[in-house]
Amino acid sequence: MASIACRFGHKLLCGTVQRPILSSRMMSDKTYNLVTVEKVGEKKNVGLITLNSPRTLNALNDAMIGDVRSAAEDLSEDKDIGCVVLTGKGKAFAAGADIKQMQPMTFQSCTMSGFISNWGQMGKRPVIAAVNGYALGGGCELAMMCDIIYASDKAQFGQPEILLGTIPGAGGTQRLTRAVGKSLAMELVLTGDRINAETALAAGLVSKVVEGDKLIEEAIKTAEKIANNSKLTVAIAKEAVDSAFETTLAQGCLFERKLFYSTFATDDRREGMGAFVEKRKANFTDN
Ligand code: CO8
Repeated sequence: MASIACRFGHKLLCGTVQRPILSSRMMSDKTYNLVTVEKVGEKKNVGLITLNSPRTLNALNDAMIGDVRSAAEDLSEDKDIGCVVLTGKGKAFAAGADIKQMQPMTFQSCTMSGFISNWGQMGKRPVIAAVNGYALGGGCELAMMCDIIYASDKAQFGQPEILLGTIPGAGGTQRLTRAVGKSLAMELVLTGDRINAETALAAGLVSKVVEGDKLIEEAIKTAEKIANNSKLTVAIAKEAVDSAFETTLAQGCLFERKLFYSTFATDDRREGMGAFVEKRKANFTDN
């Protein structure tokens, strides 16, 4: 992979993450304007992307999403990196699409430019959204594009587009409904109300709520567990789970079985089961 510039003050991150877990590396020839990227974790096998426009509550525009996308893709190309954590700097994960950018837009300009159509590419590695504060509108949608969502106890989720005279446009009506069911999704989308982290947990939108200053640390710990597994098997497992959103139960189970069979063609399946039988730790090679 092209190496990635670390433009984030290490000191700042150390304020929220315990030092032994987070170690940043200065990487040389790639810079991003609106996100910062670091390799973190004991083995530096986790990529940490931080939305870095706290003054606007990390409002999402094409440039910001372009940076997220490039960073996620670049991290996916890095053989060291097995998982990515995405978070926001300041009091928001992301307070939505940039309303000031959208305000002059028209139906014609949205249509002709394909507005938002290229949002949502998050690279090949699993991504954990560590939602540190507001995740509203496009911010909530961005979190839901990730594979796992952890929330700080200060997080708030919502799809307030209705209050702006519009509706979610980056998957909110679809992913939120699949995550929390029709009634709550409909309520959030039609009222613009927000829910807090505990409600999001109870509804199944997030899988863990963590005390604010421990959030990144906790997300990195989980990301390290994923990154320590075979990247090949992780990719196959992720594809199997993702297919649950796209297909019927019977087709999904069939697809899963075929993927399961495919793992028997891999070195890592041989190594994993061999290590268990020989009572030793598996040494995966991603083959
Ligand atoms: N866009 C642009 N600027 C924003 C946004 C936003 N979404 N949210 C906050 N800001 C700016 C504010 O304008 C303000 O800037 P300035 O100081 O220059 O006036 C700065 O961030 C701080 O915001 P506030 O002063 O409002 O901070 P508060 O703590 O008082 O309030 C809130 C925080 C409640 C989060 C409030 O800022 C708010 O309601 N923001 C808008 C939330 C919203 O409506 N989000 C949905 C946007 S529409 C959308 O996302 C459509 C999705 C379509 C697809 C997107 C694909 C990803």
